[in-house]
Amino acid sequence: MTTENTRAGFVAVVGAPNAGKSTLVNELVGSKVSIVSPKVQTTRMRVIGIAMADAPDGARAQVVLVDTPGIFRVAKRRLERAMVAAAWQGAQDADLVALVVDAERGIGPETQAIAERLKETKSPRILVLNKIDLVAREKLLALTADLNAIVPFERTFMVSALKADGVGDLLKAFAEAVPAGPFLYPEDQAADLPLRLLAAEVTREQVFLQLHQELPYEAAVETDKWEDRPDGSVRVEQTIHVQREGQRAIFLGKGGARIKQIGARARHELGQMLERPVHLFLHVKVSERWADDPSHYRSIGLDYDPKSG
Ligand SMILES: Nc1nc2c(ncn2[C@@H]2O[C@H](COP(=O)(O)OP(=O)(O)OP(=O)(O)O)[C@@H](O)[C@H]2O)c(=O)[nH]1
Ligand SMILES: [Mg+2]
Repeated sequence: MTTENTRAGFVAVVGAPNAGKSTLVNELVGSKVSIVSPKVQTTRMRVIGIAMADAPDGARAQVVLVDTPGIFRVAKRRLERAMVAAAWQGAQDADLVALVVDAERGIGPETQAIAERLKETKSPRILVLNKIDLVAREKLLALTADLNAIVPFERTFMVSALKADGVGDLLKAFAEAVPAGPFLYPEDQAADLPLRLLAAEVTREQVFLQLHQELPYEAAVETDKWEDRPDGSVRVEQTIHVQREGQRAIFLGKGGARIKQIGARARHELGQMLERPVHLFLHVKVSERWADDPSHYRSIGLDYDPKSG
């Protein structure tokens, strides 16, 4: 590996819940590193995705994308406050901040508040209008002007993360913007989540996709056991922590049908990501106070704030 003519740096991807940040990060990286669902607050921690690109000046660039939890204004619960804090921390530590806005939704109170606060960040800002597959071009220009009136952005990009439209140009801009320097990760690495945590995220994605109302928000997934077997497969045991007995019943479903379905899809997804057979065993446990247990926060990479009740 040559360290001449290389660039590398962190790009924080911030925005309102459901703006498409994780979809965009996955598309930029070219593989799935962060889970996605139609529900808000899917991402709970900072997730790193690494993209390699050629900068326009001929340099080889490593763009380390930091996917963050959606930032929302009213964070009531301790877990929510920890998520929002993690997102702001991501923005502060980055070489470049990309604000992702759902162009169909426009500037809601969340995006307004984030844009205001971005005035205080020292790193350069890039605006990314996402979901342009859903809106008319004219609307995009007005939206760009309105956002730049709140806080000026160096550049604006219009993309559809879902359709991979405009994402290549955005990656080039990131590659150009990160500072000159040696790579921060091995060139062939795409993510840095430990496998146990990745496996827990894959199951949590299914919880978000298959269950409704408050259930996904009040649940947490932990990988208890990970065993690499001699035949090349892996055996994974996980616990889904729920807060009440009634929730446990819903997770299990009639005759255990729901949990079976969650397990089957998660096993399939994880098998594809790991490129080897997975045996997945899920348990559902009532842990009323998991959201108040500091060890859970550390295990998903969040800070536990004892003062935040
Ligand atoms: N039509 C359309 N949908 C998109 C696009 N990008 C993302 N989505 C959808 O928007 C929803 C939310 O996507 P995520 O990537 O989970 O959004 P997020 O910003 O990471 O959300 P949080 O982690 O909850 O803050 C999913 O249903 C995506 O499929 C896009 O360009 N066009
Ligand atoms: Mg997300």
